[in-house]
Amino acid sequence: MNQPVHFGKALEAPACVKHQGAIEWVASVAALTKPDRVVWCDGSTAEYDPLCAEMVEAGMLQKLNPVLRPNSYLALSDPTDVARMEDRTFICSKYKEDTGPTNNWVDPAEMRGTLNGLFDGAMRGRTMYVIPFSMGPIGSPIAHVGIELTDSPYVVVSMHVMTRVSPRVWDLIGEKGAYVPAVHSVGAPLVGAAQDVRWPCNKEHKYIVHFPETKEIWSFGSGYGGNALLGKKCFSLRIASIMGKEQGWLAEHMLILGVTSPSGEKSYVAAAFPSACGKTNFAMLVPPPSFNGWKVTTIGEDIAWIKPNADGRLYAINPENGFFGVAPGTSLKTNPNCMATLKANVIFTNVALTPEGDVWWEGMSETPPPRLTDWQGQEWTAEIAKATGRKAAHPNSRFTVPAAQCPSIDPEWDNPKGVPISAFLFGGRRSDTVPLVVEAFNWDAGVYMAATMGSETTAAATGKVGVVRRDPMAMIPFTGYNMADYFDHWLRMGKRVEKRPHIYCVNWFRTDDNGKFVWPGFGENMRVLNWVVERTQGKAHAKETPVGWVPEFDDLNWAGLESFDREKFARVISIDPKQWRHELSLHDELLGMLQNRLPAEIRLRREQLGLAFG
Ligand code: TSX
Ligand code: MN
Repeated sequence: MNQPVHFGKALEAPACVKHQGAIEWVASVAALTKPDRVVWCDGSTAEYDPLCAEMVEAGMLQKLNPVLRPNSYLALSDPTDVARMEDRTFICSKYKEDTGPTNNWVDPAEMRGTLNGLFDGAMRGRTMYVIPFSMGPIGSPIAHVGIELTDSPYVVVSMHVMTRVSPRVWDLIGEKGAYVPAVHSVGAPLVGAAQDVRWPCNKEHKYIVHFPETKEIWSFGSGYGGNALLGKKCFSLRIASIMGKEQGWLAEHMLILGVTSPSGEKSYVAAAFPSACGKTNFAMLVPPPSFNGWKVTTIGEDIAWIKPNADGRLYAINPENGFFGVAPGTSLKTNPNCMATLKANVIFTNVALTPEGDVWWEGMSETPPPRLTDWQGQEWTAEIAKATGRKAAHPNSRFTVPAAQCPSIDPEWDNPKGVPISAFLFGGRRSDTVPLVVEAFNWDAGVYMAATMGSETTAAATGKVGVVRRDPMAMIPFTGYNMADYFDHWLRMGKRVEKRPHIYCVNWFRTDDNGKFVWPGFGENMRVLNWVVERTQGKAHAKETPVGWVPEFDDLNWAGLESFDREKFARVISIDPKQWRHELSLHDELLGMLQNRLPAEIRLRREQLGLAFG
């Protein structure tokens, strides 16, 4: 903090920065990391365009064909830096028990020592950018602000898209206001005559570190996604979940969508799904033709911040400003709204390049273009892929694009007040056991359902395929504190709020005896959404089962899907006691791990279910 700073003028903050603490923090990080220059960002196009041009010049970005994909770029990462690293993600609270058994913990003093060593001189030869950003509409009572310091221009332009970068953040924090300090370095100083590389990162050391007590984020060694765009998973989920627990709100891994009926009644639904369940597709759902007059609109597709309002309801915002989505599998068939969003102003990472200067990924079209340059810059053809198994795009390749470009974006998506939530959906990928949709009897039973949700693994990279992994509220990698305390926070939120949203469990993935999906999914999920919103309005019928309320065949609107008969419906909605007895034993594995901190309401609901299935 008191070390001399040797870059003179460059460190002088712009006049709008009145926060002495922030100025001193920036100076202290500069003194530690020793960049050549410090640049204070303002989020403008006048900043974005030259930064992109600079990266193109340096070979870090490729400009795509402006006719086919206007104002868009392709970044190819280091092949070892392609995803979030959960085993390098740390929650450094004072007491280990506060992080719980589902997070990595290191003593904060020890971690600060490690980080001080790693960050010492880490930005040599580079520019340190100071990024003031808001998660959520600037000044919204549900939003919060942060400052990210980074030595990666790719992070700067990505933050422009994914957050609201603006000097107004300085006005908002004034002289003493709160902000989340976040420090990022790719961990690859340029010393002497060292040449920069296309994607600098540190192959030996990677750390994504959160300090709950001081609400700080420090990230070292990776330039990719959630490891580097610190407003996203690090702030909006891990740190925000802690703020939410302390301040009485929820930071959730949820999409938010609006459903408007033909009569103009509008409801908002928030939904949590683990990866590989089609969360982005669901957020941008296109109703089938027979649902003429129904409209689905998108507020967000990854994160929701949800606060109680004076009217007794929960209001949600999407804290993000853009979508950082998985490209493979996205097509005109699976998600036409997303494809339209991607028409211009996109930063693609690790997708394939066509000879015409456009992009391609697996699943974009049935037949790939005849020739491509793959995500590692190598020649790629279908024949080569057949012989080697090489993918054109990395399975975790991404698009970074402004949310406002989405054709289904909700007119209220930027409303600082947020939108009132009528229902929470929790989904998973389950070939059996879990019905298409079930409504919890009450808030506590819904929290149990969400807490015990699981999903079958798909990618071979994650170990065995088809194994159920518990992922409570889809928050396993993102809750910044003890999971048992997180369940307790959800239970307490239910008691705080007068007009609680209904809670549902959904599963689009039941299979038949031949392993084929029974439910058509995609736009047809509108039928489930229709029932859900009518339930919240007290209009739809349901049947009681031991796990909750389920629709009967005649409770859903089948117009336009006459081929889906009563027999097929029975296959997706049935509840098999034998499967459920096994399911409950699997719940015990997770609940057992949380042990002594587990809330009484969760234990009680587990006992009730045990008795129901005898
Ligand atoms: O995104 C999906 N959704 C949600 C859409 C709003 N996917 C893709 C998941 C991988 C990311 C789905 N896949 C969904 C779904 O509802 N359902 C399925 C399973 C499925 C796959 C293919 C078919 C049907 C169901 N094809 C035909 O019926 C022809
Ligand atoms: Mn996510």
